[in-house]
Formats: sequence, C-alpha cells, structure tokens
Amino acid sequence: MADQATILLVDDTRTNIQLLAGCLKSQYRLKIAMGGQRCIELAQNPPLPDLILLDVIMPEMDGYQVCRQLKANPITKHIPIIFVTGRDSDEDEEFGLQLGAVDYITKPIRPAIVTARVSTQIQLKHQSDELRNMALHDQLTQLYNRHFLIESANNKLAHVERHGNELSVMMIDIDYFKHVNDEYGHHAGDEVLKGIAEVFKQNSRKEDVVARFGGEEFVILLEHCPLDFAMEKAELLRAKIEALKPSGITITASFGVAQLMEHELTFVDLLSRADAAVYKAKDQGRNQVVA
Ligand code: GH3
Ligand code: MG
Ligand code: MG
Ligand code: MG
Repeated sequence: MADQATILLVDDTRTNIQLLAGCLKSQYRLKIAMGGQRCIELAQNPPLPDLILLDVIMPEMDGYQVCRQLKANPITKHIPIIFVTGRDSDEDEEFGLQLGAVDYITKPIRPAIVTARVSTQIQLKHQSDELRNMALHDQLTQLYNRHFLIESANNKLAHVERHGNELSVMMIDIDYFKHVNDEYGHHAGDEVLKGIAEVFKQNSRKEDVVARFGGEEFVILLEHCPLDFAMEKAELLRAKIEALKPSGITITASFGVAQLMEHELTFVDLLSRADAAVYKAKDQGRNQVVA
C-alpha cells in the first residue's frame, strides 16, 4: 500500500490499548479513543480510519451502540469494524456480526491473531476503496463520472436551502471534436480530452464536482455560486481552453450555464436548461458562454 493505513483503537482499559498498539504501531498509523463518544469523534475526522478495533464493554456507551451510530452515519458507515472483547459466547459473537462488524476477536488479546486478522481486513479495505474509486471516476480523465455527478447533485439538492444557498451548473461540449479525431486520430483526441480535464481540475474549488458527462461533454456543479459567478468562471475556462492548444491543435468549447431556480426540484431540470444553453451557444457560432 502506497499510503500507510490508519487504525482506530477503542478500549476503556489502558493496558488493552497498549497491547494492541504494541502489535500494530510498526505497520499502521494509530488513533486512540478510550471511550465511545471519543471514538465517534475520531472516526469522522481526517485521516479517516481504514479500520476500527472496538471494545464492547465500556462505561459511558457500549461498543454495540458505538457500532450502530457509526453504521448510521454516511461518513463512517464504510469503515470496517472488528470487535475485540471479553464476551466470548456464540450469541455475543453472532450479535456483533449482525450489527455489521467484519470480524470478532475475543480477549485475552493474542498478538499474532490480532495482527493477522487486521492485515486481512486492511487488504480488503484497500481493495474496496479501489473499486469504489473506479466506480465513481472516469478512467480516461480521472474526473468524476456521470453516476457520481448525479448522486452528488441529488444529495446537494436535497440539502439546498431554497434561499441563499446558490447552486449552479455548467455544461461544456467541445466544438467540432469529431474533426480532431478524423484529422489527428483517436489517440490524439484522447490526449485532448485529458488536457481539457486538467484545465478544469486546476481551476476548480474543492467543493466543485467536475465530471466527464459523456464522450466530449463535461459538467461542473458549483455550490454556493450564483449565476453571474458561474458565468465568469465559464468565461475563464473557455479562454483557457482556447489558449491551451494541446499538441498544437486549436480547441474550443461551448458552455451552457444555469442556476437552480426556486421551483426546480430535480437535477434533471437544472441540467436540461444548461444543455439548452449549450445548444444555443453552438447555434450562435460556438466557442462562447450562454446562460
Ligand atoms: P459540435 O461542435 O457540434 O459539438 O461537434 P462535435 O464534432 O464535437 O460533436 P459530435 O457529437 O458530432 O461528435 C462528438 C465526437 O466525440 C464523436 C466521438 O467520436 C468523439 N468522442 C467521444 N468520446 C470520445 C473519446 O473518449 N475519445 C475520443 N478520442 N473521441 C471521443
Ligand atoms: Mg472494556
Ligand atoms: Mg457532444
Ligand atoms: Mg462537441
């Protein structure tokens, strides 16, 4: 693994923490919580843990309650949990696994067993992160894909306050892209798409969702951004693309911009207005921004 994995150790007894830390500290970055509330806090703060080792019997809040809360929170629900506990009946183990734990280790703590089981779970977590990443990104440009865009737009729309919290969208379609492929070949076309994606990445804020929507169409979702800002931003991107000239090829793009209106409830409504604006930009001669 390129990056060291992070493990959150949760136990109300210091000697247990010391024992677990002793097995794991040479291989992993560790975060430590001596109670349930602290665990929930640390589980949501970066770096997000890749795995949580969770004690069951703790005074303020037991491990089962902690597990339920972590699984109910979208930020922490994908973090695998292993119970590490003195409760060793089959019923206890079954209950823990039913709550969504990926494994169940009984005390007394045996370092070799802990190390081996942790290693398995960290490998699985790494694989599932990779799959999730692949499922949400476009392979050629590494931008988000249409699937992620729509999911994320619908989440944002569900939380948008109808007054003040402005949401805008920009749709971009490359002009005469078919000519690029025809004249310079498909590979050169791919390189152009990558170069344009890079312009979008380097000129966006971390809260913007930049996605490849289809072949040579991109969508940028801009939160807290009124229409006039979105237009300015589009104009800046339009100029940067025109100036880019990847492999000496002059490329331009047409931009359609729209801001969410009071009555619009779905992303499709908003996006179809941006799409109509692109159409108009094409009609008016391309290489321009239209709202
Ligand atoms: P317009 O200005 O009207 O948008 O013209 P256009 O040629 O850009 O539009 P059209 O929709 O006719 O053609 C889009 C082209 O984009 C056709 C397709 O071969 C190309 N394309 C789509 N996806 C990819 C890709 O992943 N790589 C490459 N190289 N080309 C692609
Ligand atoms: Mg305990
Ligand atoms: Mg197109
Ligand atoms: Mg096009």
